[in-house]
Amino acid sequence: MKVFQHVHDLGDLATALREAQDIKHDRFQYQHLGRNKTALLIFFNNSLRTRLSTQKAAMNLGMNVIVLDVNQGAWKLETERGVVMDGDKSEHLLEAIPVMGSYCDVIGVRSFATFESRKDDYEEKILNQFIRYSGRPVFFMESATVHPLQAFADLITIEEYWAQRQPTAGRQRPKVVLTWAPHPKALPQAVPNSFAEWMRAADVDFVVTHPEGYELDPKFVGDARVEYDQRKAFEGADFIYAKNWSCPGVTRPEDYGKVLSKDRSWTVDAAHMALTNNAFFMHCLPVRRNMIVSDDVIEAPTSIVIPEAANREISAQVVLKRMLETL
Ligand code: AN0
Ligand code: CP
Repeated sequence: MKVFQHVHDLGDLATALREAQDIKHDRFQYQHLGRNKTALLIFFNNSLRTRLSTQKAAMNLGMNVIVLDVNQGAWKLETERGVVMDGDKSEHLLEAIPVMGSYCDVIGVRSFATFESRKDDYEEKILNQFIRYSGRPVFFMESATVHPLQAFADLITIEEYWAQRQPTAGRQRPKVVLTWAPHPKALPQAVPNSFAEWMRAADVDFVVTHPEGYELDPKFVGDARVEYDQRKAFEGADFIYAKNWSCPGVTRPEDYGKVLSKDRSWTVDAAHMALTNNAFFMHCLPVRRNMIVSDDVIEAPTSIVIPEAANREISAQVVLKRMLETL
């Protein structure tokens, strides 16, 4: 695997999910693959889970790991070609990327949407330069539009917890609901975009609910069912996946990246969960309590946010293993 960005990069999803369980069963069985290989993890933005789980996954595979927080200690990088660099940026991405590539075998990059230009964000201007100029396999650790390591971990988690419920549920497929929830600041669409993309590829009954104006890009949400009435969407759900996102600018491009609503009636609380089929609660974390989800819901036995985060190690390890196998 040379690029990990979309669900189709994994090929057959059932095979990838089996590989995840094989790794989870014994996460140190592929140590030989990573011997004398180096993973470089580049962060343009903050991270707790991605930083730790990806390092752990690389170490499980016997790899060496280098982590760089670009904005702390490295030179400030110019990303636009053709500018006269007489400001505060000392180095251009066009030199920095091949230099970074020369010190490693695989590169992971986190670079969030800047919301300055919908076109630049949705064309993945930064990550595509890493793919083009690093000379290395590149995996996305949350880019402007996608967070595939998260969505893969989410799918692994849904499969595991549905296996507990399915025998008595009398249904083959779980109902999975992605719900928008309020947040004080403008957040990217990467997590819901990837979640929608991956759920459409998985064997689940998928519903998205959000206030009007928050329609996700059709590239990711496709023809998934959208239900504007959150309560109706929650009825009979087996999994509730909460996330805030800012305006994707699909219907009104001028609103791209804006906070259109802070309506706390969308906060997932016990009354919301009572509408579901005793659903499991999921969130990628970090989460703002009592904005996105109430204390009691996130602390309930049906909250699976911690095992969900733990599965980030597994999703990262499948991806790194696939990259090592094709070096
Ligand atoms: C980020 C986001 O919403 O994309 C990272 C989530 C994994 N969240 C924040 O910036 C709070
Ligand atoms: N879920 C997730 O990617 O968390 P971090 O931003 O802490 O890496």
